[in-house]
Amino acid sequence: MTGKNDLMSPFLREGKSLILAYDQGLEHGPSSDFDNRNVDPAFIVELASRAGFNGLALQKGVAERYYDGKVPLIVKVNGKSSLSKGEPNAKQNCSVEYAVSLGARAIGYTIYLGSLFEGDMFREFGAIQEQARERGLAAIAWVYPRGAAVQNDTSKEVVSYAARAALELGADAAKIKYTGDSQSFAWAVRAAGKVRVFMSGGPKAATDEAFLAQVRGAADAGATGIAVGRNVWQHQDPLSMAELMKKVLFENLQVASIKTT
Ligand code: FBP
Repeated sequence: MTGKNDLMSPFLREGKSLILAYDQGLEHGPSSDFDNRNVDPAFIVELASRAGFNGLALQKGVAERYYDGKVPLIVKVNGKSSLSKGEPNAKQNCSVEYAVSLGARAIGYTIYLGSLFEGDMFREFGAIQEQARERGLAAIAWVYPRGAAVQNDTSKEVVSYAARAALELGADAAKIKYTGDSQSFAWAVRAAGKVRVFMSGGPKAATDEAFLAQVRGAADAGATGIAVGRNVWQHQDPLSMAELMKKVLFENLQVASIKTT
């Protein structure tokens, strides 16, 4: 939905958006992604408001104990651990009603497109999307093609399929992986139609410039924004990294003209 009924409007500034993702404690486990600083959810929640993020994505347990109401909340209502093997499946672990009680303005749900279990996730997301609509919440789909049938989850064909699946399934926004270049990502944005597209951050890039070039490429492709975790909160200076991302996204700055540390 776009226009005055755009359920994503709580997360938008000038039609764009920077979302901080912090569900990796469940998805990857603490030893894979966290250090002594970012293992503390309080650090992340404070960072989200200090850095001026437009949204914060949390699982319900972290939201219950740490969310301070300052940045619009997305409650992830499904998830899985990295200990499970085989075809990926992530079941619902929080009701839409409970997400609302925690202050959510949107629900987040991961769909592993191409998994043997995609049908289960389509059905579950379908029900959740309808409940979200009834309550005036946005439904944001993390659409990650994955499983034995998926050869290359960042190819133009596969990423655009993920974007299109979000449209077909009724999402308000889709969080998808970057294809590697702006032109091919633009096809994914086109395929998503009126669904707002967010580029997913991924593992911390080797250099700031490398990551900011992805942000630039996604913005040039017409994405609404970036939903990022590790590239910000694993950065030695998360505030300045967020500042640079905002300059690229909101001020249309070119990466070459940005001085990084
Ligand atoms: P990152 O920016 O850290 O990649 O976070 C985005 C995100 O979608 C998280 O919300 C989620 O926990 C993680 O990526 C999933 O990563 P993976 O691709 O390993 O499943």
